[in-house]
This record gives sequence, C-alpha cells and structure tokens, in this order.
Amino acid sequence: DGTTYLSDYRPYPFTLDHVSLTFRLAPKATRVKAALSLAPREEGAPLHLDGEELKLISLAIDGQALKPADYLLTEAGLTIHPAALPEGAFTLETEVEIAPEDNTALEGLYMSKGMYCTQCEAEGFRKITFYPDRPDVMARFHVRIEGDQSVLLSNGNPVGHGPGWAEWDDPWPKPAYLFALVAGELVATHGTFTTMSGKTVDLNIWVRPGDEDRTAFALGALARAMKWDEEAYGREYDLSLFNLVAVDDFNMGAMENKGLNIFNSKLVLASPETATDLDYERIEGVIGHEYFHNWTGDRITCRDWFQLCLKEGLTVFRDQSFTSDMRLGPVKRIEDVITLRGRQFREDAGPLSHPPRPDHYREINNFYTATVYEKGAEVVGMLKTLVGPEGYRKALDLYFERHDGQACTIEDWIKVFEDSSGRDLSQFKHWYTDAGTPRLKVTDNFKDGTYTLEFTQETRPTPGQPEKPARHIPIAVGLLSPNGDEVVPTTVLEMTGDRQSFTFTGLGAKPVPSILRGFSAPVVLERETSAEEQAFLLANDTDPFNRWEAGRNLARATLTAMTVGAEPDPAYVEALGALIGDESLSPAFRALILRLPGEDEIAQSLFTAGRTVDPDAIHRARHALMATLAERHETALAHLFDASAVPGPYKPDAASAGLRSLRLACLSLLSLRDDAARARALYASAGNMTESLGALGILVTVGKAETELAAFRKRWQGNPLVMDKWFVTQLSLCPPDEAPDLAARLAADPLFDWRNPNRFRSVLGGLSANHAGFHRKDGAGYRFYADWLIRLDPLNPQTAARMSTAFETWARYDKARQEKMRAELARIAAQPGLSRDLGEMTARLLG
Ligand code: B3K
Ligand code: ZN
Repeated sequence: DGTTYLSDYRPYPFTLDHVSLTFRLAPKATRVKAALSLAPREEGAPLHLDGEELKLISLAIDGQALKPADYLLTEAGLTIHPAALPEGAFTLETEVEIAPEDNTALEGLYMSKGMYCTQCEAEGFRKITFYPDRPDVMARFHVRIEGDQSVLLSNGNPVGHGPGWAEWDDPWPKPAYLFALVAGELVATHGTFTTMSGKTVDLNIWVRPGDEDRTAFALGALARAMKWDEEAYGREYDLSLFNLVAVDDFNMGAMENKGLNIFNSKLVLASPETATDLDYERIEGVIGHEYFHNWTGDRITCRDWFQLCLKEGLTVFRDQSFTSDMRLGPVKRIEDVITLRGRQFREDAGPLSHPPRPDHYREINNFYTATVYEKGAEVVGMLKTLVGPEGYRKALDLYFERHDGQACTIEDWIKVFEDSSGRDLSQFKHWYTDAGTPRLKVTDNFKDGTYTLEFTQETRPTPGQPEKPARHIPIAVGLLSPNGDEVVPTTVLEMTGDRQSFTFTGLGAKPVPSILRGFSAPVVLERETSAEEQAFLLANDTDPFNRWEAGRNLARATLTAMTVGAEPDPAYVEALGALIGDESLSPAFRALILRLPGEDEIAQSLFTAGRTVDPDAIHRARHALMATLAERHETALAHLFDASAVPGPYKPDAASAGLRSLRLACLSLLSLRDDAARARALYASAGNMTESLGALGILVTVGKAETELAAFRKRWQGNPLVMDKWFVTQLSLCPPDEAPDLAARLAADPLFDWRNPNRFRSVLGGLSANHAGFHRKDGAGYRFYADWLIRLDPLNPQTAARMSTAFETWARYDKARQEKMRAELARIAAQPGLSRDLGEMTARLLG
C-alpha cells in the first residue's frame, strides 16, 4: 500500500562519488543535465533512480545513448537493467525538462515572486533530476546555472561566473536533500565572521530589493550562532561563504542546505515597526537552528528518514540552548515546555501519536512533527541530564569525531553516549522507539526523619503499540523545609522500574517536595496535592521552572473546576497578587505567571483526567478568572502597567522584551476594567509592532477593534508579513461565536492569497487557534476548515496535510462534535485524487 518500513532498509547497491549538474533556467521549461559517477557495490543489481514529474530528454551511459529496452520508466523513477550497465565504474548522463512556474507544491525547483528557489528535503530532489534521492547517498556536487538573473546561487564555493552563468562547487559530500539553487534579482546585506582558527567567512543575507532594511538583525543572529557553536560545541564553519536567502512562498520555516540556507521570509525580515519581540526571538532561534545543522545534519546526516530526529531533536536541543544563553534561561525553558505540552503532548494523546523514531510511514513529510522535533529535543536533554554537562560534551566530541561524513542512526547516537560514559542505555532507548507520554504518579511519606517518595509510571497504549515497557526517567527533585529553606538541593533520581521509591534521611521535619525540576523529563506528573502546597511552592521554590509550574497547576485546577461551576480559588488569586509585585522576579517571568493557560491546554488537561471537555464552558471559565484577577488586583496591575513602560527607542533584547510582555499581560487584564481605554491609547501611540499588535489583540478580544483593524489594514496592506498578523490576530482572538463567520469573510478578502502558505496558515491557523470558535457547536468551523484543506490539497499537499492536525483532538469532545469532525475527515478522505500526504493523515486521524 505504498508504506515504507524501517525494517526494509538496504544500503544503496551503487556508490555515487560525484555529481555534475547544469541548469538552463526557464519558467516553463528548465533543462537539467546531470552526470553521475557511479560504481556498483554488488554484482548484477539494477540501477534505480528516483524521479517524479520529469520529462526525460536523453539518457546515456559513458557517452552511449540507452535504448528503450535498456530501462524502465515509471511515475516513481527510472530503472536501468543490469545487462545495460558496464562492469565497474561508469558515468550516467541524463537530461530532463521541468516547469518551475507550474510547481505549486513548493517542493523541488519552484518560483516565488519571480525568483527561482528549491526545497528538497525530504524527497524533493527527485522532482529536479533522476537521482538516488535518499540521505545515505552522499556525493560531491558541481553545479552550473545558466540564467539571466543577476544572482545565481548554489551550495559550496563559487568557482566562476560571467554574464548569464555561474558555477559552484561543494567540497563536502552531501545527500541530495541538502542541494539548493536560487536565482533572481536579489540584493545582499553583507558581513564577515572570523572563525576560531582565524578564517574569514563571508556572510550574505539575500532578499528582494526593498526588504534590505529589515536584514540587520538576521545577520547579527547568524554571527552570534557561529560564535556560540564554537564555544559550546567546538564546531567551526567549514566553507568560506555562507549564504542565506529569504523567500515569501515556503512550506516550512527554513532549510539548512549546505552553505545556502533558504528561509521563509517571516524568519528573516525584522524591523521594530514590523516585527514583534516574539518574531525577533524566533528569527534568532531559527537562524541558529539552521546554522547548527551544518554539523548536526549536514556533516553528519541521517541514514534514512526514520532517523530524522537524530538531526532534528539534537538541533532543536542546540537551538534551545543557544536561545537560553542569548536570553533568559529559565524563561526560555518555560516557553519551551508550554510549546511541548501544547503541541507534542496533544499529538501524543491522539490518533497521530508516534515515537520520535517511527518505524513506518507513507509520506515522510507527515513526520516533521512536534514529536520528532520537540520530544526529540527533550530526549537529548534527558541524556545530558543523565551523563552531566561534561559527559555530554565528551559524548558530542566523540559523535563528531567518529561519524563526521557519515549517514547515521539512533543506534550510532546512543552508542556514542554508552562508549563515552560507560553506561548501559538500552532501556533509555525506549524514548526513541516508543510512543506516548508517560504518566508519573507520586506519593510521599515521612517518618522518623526519613522522607520517601514513591513513583509509579504508566504509558497508555498508542496506535500500533499496546504494550509499554517502563522508561528510564531522570527525575530532578529538591526538598524545601516548611519555612521555605532548601534542605535538599536538586538531585537527579533515576527511575527505571514501573514502581520505585527513593528515600532522604536526616530531615528535621516533613519537607515539601519540588519534583521534576526544570521539567527534567517529558512526562505528565500526577500528584494529589493541596492548593496550599502549590501556593507554598509558587512563593518559595528555588527552581524557577517549578515555581512557575506551581502557579500553572493552581491556575489549571481552578479553571477546570470553574468549567463545572466552581468559584475562582482564592489561594490562587491571592498568591498571584503577591508575585506580580515581587521586584526580585524578572518582568518576563512575572509576565509568564500572569498569562493563564490557553483554552486548548485546559481542554487537554480535562481530557487527560477523563473529564468532559466543553469548549464554551472553558472559554467562559477563562474569561471569568481573568475578570476576577483584574478586579482583585486592579490597582497593582495599573501601577505595574505604568511602571513597565520601556523608555527610549525599541530594542529587541530579552530584558526590554520582558518588560513589554509584562506590560501587555497587565493590559489584557486591565482592559476588562477600563473599557479597553488603555489598550486603545497604546494602539494609537505605539511605535513598535509588539505593542501595536498586543494592543490590537486585546481590542479584538473585547470586541472593540473595528476602527483599529481598518487602520491597520490600510497602513500595512503592502507588507505581506504584517498582513499575516492582521489575519491571524482577529481570527484567533475574536469572540468564539463570530470566528467561523469571520473566517469566511476573511477568506473572501482580496488579500487572502491562499496559495501562499503563510497567508493560508494565518487564516486556517487563526481559526483553529480560536478554540471555542473552531469547535462552535454547529460545526461551521470544521466545515470551513475542511473545505479549504480540500481546495489546497491538489496544489500544495504538504501544507494541506500539515494543517489537518487541527482535527487530531476529535476524541476529546462530546459525541455531537466528534461526529461532525469525523464526518469532515471522512469527506476529505473521500475526495477523488486525494494526495498521499493528506490521504495518510486522514486515515490515521480516523483511526
Ligand atoms: N530540515 C528542514 C525541514 C524540512 C521539511 C521538509 N518537509 C527544516 C529544519 O528542521 O531545520
Ligand atoms: Zn531542523
């Protein structure tokens, strides 16, 4: 049925040393000539090359044209009969024709606003030429581009150019998914970086003319990432040139092509007027991420796509550490855990649950998931916790030394940790091979100075994996005495059994435990505890993550109780008041504490607890709790709002961003008291996008944004990235009852360019982010969403499939909603000519 299995892996029967490519660019008829230096590894194997949507012009071996009987051409590629192959090494030459202008899938060679660009990961290179399109075939590439564009770029080093042509040579062997080509009328912002061994690297950020005044931050971020990788990992850049290109039409965030990273322009372009603090933070993080791939991805790549988390989990872990070092570590950790729970725990609790290393797929593009990326990063973080920071550095040094230039597996990766630490990690490996989020139950007991924590772990069955052996879980624990002193500093307990106890002796009084500090493992912690104890931890814990977590637990508990009629918990309301005015805490941290869990998070925790999930009740409860907080703390909030104005011109650094975030958190509560007067004033006076958009969002929430929305549109209609914000903000924050109708109105707006992935996501993603709106009882949200997936699928299956995850939570809701969601999924599944991408997703979603 077109499924690929990990267990079917076989090495490619040929070696491919070198590739020479020549492109003659034309929108409707680009010619691609390829010369592949191949040699058989085994006797008598046919030569299979992947190829899709290619028009074959010519085919020759060692200069001799092949006869039709020598080969077989199918929709998936080209197979040359063993009898037509010479003995020993040979050169295969092909010429094909492709039409970049008709490529709406944005995979392979395509055009975006008049420029040529490529996206080859995972299997897009086969839409460019016939080739063994698999990551374990690594070759040196020489590329000649013929075109009349002023800028013609490919990977590696420039080796020559003239009017209408340029040639590039990449000395580092690489898999085809890292190939890139860009051609267009582009302008560069230039910089240099001196590496640790004293080599000068030229840095270029390429954009379309007019965008160059928004590239300075990206260039600085790139230099910071290069420096950080030298300091934290001892990794030096290995070419004399690093090019980064921004394109407007891109399915994902960015791509780590060797020496020629291609980015979604939203992750490059930033100015104070057009980008928010969050945009700046993301730009720095993703530029770091793609740069870090140069070693964890490019120099050492994956043997096959099942090993995707080998490069992605590790590289996310690296970019998180980078951001943590550039900004505020504890705040970054909290943000990452919010994302992990919001995306990965949600994924793991539904029909799409899969291990970080899956063992089968139909369409690999469907596995660029929160589990592969974010949980993959958590698993790397746990390894670091288990072997310690020095042990981690030793393991990584060995990884680079042993595997440079190779295509590796998770087994290779684990072996490096075993060999460098002397530890047995066979049980730990379940984190890679098993799906599902473990639940950790904990009880405690105190007697005669001895304190005992007893843990039990359980992971529920996931699709295809009914049995769940115990995981090896690092549990970081600290103990506080009743007066708030820390009596046992952070200690890592290693749980390996289904049930396990740990004791602490010599204690004068029963301590208060702080468990899973820093979120030391991606598990759900279940502990029967009192609101008083949570309030105590919120006030006293020395671990910033668990301090925040205690507040989050209180908020979640009171919100879930409020969905069935309870009053707001005074313990929570009072504790929060004490914290917001605590000047010893960073503004960014206080902003996080003030921000209530989102509606989807509340829904997820109700579902995990086996309770009814009523989207309207959740929305009302959250609003009611905000109103209570606003009323109870109005004076303090108003004071804080005034005190946290950031003086001087806008700067995107973490400290200023923290203040703005605290100020906006106060504003969103105050707006429930002042008829949004402050928000309207801030919108009118704001000199940066963080405050403009923050104020606009608050006005939308309270239903009073008509004038401002119109003004915003008028001012920014020529800037696509800012207009994306206009779409997403009003949809995600408007009163839920209005969301599906607003979505329909916005989809009719002439600025809704649905072929552009960013714009498509801003409308569909905006609607699904409006929890109660998407789940409106009459099913209008579901219908609108499904209609657009059906419409996009034939053009851009990758993005359509990715967006279908909005339906992954259907099992949470009442029967009526479940039936409506499943009916929409079934309607999608029944579309004639449905893509493999969306076909696989709907099949898995329906279960
Ligand atoms: N490796 C790319 C993702 C490619 C997605 C293909 N569907 C971006 C990244 O993770 O850095
Ligand atoms: Zn990546």
